[in-house]
Amino acid sequence: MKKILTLAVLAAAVGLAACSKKEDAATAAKADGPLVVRVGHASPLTGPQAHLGKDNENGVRLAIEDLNASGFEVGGKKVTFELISEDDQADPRIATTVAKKFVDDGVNVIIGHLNSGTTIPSSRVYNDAGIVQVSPSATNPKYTLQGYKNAFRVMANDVQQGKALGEFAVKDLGAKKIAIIDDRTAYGQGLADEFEKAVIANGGTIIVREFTNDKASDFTAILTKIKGTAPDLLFYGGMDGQGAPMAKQMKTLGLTAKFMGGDGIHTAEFMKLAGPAAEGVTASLPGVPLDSMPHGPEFKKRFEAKYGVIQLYAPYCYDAMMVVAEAMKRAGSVESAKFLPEMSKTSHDGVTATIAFDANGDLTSAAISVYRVEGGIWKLQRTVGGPAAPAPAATPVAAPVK
Ligand code: ABU
Repeated sequence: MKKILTLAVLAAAVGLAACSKKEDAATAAKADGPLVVRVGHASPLTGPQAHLGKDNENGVRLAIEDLNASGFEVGGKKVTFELISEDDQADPRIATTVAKKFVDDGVNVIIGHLNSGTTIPSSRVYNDAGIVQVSPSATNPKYTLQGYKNAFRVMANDVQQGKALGEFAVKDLGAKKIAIIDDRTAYGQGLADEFEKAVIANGGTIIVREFTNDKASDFTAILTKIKGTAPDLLFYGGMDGQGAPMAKQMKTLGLTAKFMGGDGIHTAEFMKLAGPAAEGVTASLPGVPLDSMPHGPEFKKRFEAKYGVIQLYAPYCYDAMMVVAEAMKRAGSVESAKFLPEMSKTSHDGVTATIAFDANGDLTSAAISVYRVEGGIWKLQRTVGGPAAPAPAATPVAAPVK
């Protein structure tokens, strides 16, 4: 027994030595070379959300390029940031596998994942490994309510978003009888739940609630059933890959209800896929319009010159990376355990807002903007919360309606 214990202790010691070697390799460096910081990024890089995943990846990439070009130093030592990007296919199980790989690779920080359905399960893996995670786009409130001290988010959540949309549907659009479809993802279902609460709180009625999935493309059966209930408005909790064909099929079926969704449909891709059926659609987006963001116009110009039109979350990804880099600088360390305490002291003058975190890792001041497609562009209707509301402006992410 004693021998077995001795062997076990020896094996553990060898394992620890191997771990420490991996960390050394990951973060440091030859004595005279720069520190190498591994940044793990995960999003769907294939499939129906690939355009959003690439947008996120390029947001992080631009931040890394800027940091590396600036001669960024931590603890008096030059740092080279290295992007390790993985495709989680928007699938919770694949995301968990990706998360374990990142831990094995000894990444210093995670910027991701894109979806709530992948961010929430992977956050447990990062928490267990003590790695700081900043999601630029997962809006389900649960992510930051799990008690994980290492989990942060740089945009408003779906409690705020659902409230703004529900109120707008009833009060501004005058909808009384409302139908809901969601895609049964953590995001789609969660946002639809918050929207439903807000509709009821504002005196509206949910007359029918249906669901689909995040791979579907034919909604004829559900829409036909909903048409029979004659709603004033149909809300969709899900992404643009389903929202756009849904908007088109509503027109084909003669379902004249107003159509509304959350940030998942507020994309240039939605405009392209929905075509003329996009006209009149309402959707929200956390934050103020890009043109009204502190450094939005400058970011847009630089990003689009390199990577093409911004789909949705690229500015938030850029900010997430910069917040982390600043925390590393203040801590004088690129190790999560050392710079984590600095994350809660963040006051970052970002592209999207001045970023500071509350005790849960959510933004202390988060705005939501509601838009409507008018003349082929997403036109701002209202901004609630966050800093002072900007003057109405058209968002530049819109593609022309063909
Ligand atoms: N915020 C909408 C898309 C990402 C998510 O699943 O939360």
